[in-house]
Amino acid sequence: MKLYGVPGWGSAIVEAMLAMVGEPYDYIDVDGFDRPGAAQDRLAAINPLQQVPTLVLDDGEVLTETAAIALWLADRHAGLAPASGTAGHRHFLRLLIWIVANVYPTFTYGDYPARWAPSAADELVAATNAYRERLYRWLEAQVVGPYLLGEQPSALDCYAAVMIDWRPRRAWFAENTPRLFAAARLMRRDSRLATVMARNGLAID
Ligand SMILES: N[C@@H](CCC(=O)N[C@@H](CS)C(=O)NCC(=O)O)C(=O)O
Repeated sequence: MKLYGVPGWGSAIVEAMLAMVGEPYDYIDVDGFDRPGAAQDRLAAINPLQQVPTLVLDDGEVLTETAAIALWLADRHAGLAPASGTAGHRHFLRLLIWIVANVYPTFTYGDYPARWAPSAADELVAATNAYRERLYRWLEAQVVGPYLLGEQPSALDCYAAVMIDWRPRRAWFAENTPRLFAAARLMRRDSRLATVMARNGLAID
């Protein structure tokens, strides 16, 4: 399969999942796709939303959305989610959808404020930043430790491992959501993810 991505962006979340389960893939760097140009044209041809990650399966089918990719991979491989039918699995589903339905949109709108509120861009950034912090404080209360769901890492930890470098950034996570931050750093240290962490510039410390 082919993964369209940008180092350090949401594609890194899917790269971490793929590395956890050992699925091989070709990586296509579309850095700069959020501006008009060749990279944008390339991505727009397969994903009308022009977002990464965008995965193209071996038969040409396009699969987008980190949560859809996580669930598809979890169906194919053990180790990305608790066993289906358990309370742990329901909690996993809740948090997975919660992240993409609540946290991710704060970036969709806050990263491109002029697109959505050209005359109130600063207000939109401030509001989405504040809301995101509120969301992360709630997520902190859900962390079991050492990983998000407990003793075993899951796809949720792949989100955390990448997202601690995004706003509100590492120092904020360290101070305000220490359990989430610790889980993310633990995931980064997973030897299966070493290549992905290096390629995406995600520090292991
Ligand atoms: N709901 C999507 C969100 C993907 C997303 O927003 N990706 C960001 C990069 S981290 C992006 O491509 N942003 C560009 C844009 O929204 O124009 C998912 O979970 O995969």
